[in-house]
Amino acid sequence: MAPILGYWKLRGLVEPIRLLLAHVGQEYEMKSYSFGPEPDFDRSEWLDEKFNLNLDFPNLPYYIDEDEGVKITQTVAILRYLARKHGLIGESDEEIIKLDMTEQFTMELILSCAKVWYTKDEETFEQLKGELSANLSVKLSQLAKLIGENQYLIGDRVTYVDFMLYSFLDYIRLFDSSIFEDENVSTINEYLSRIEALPEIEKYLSSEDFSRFPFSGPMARFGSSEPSE
Ligand SMILES: N[C@@H](CCC(=O)N[C@@H](CS)C(=O)NCC(=O)O)C(=O)O
Repeated sequence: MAPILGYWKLRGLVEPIRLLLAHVGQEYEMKSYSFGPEPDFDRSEWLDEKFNLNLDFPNLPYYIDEDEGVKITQTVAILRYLARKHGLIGESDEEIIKLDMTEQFTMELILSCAKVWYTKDEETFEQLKGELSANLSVKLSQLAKLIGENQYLIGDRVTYVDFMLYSFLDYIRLFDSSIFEDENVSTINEYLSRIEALPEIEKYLSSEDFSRFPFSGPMARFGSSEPSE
């Protein structure tokens, strides 16, 4: 039986996992849960199952592989498991340290965005979004320096952290593309294009399984649908 990957019907935290699975060509079944309509955005489609899946820490995303006797939640734990299985991890201490640091940096980056994208009212969102863009510019310059001349994060070999970075940087690019126009971050644009050009990733990105939006839940101020000009 193919492993099951569960998440809301949006890119959110599940996208790096889907990219990794696409890259290695691993079959899986996507189990997507939908929110109810506004204003309540009822979550019962998920909540009705949440505590019946025998997960230690019930959450979304989850990854269940009955054949391997594996049930995992926590995005990074799922990614690390799949990366170990498919050889997409660091080998030397230097590589592992770089990946560990960037993994945490990337999670912090997306959480700082989510805090703003999920603000309750439009006024607060408008106040915070400029500040967020300024912070993201600083973070992206740091990242551009780290990537430097490398093809991927640790050199010429792709790892799970590249898929985390690709997904979350893509959401940020959709939020404020002007950040990516800065000369300081030009290596990031090339880096993103390089990941998009990986054969299996290119196939996935042009398939029916992929859509740039939504990457946030329907209650979010940004990312739940394509912004109208
Ligand atoms: N630390 C967890 C956070 C997971 C999380 O916050 N999941 C959200 C969607 S992004 C959710 O709706 N979880 C379902 C729940 O809380 O029941 C991870 O990295 O996977």
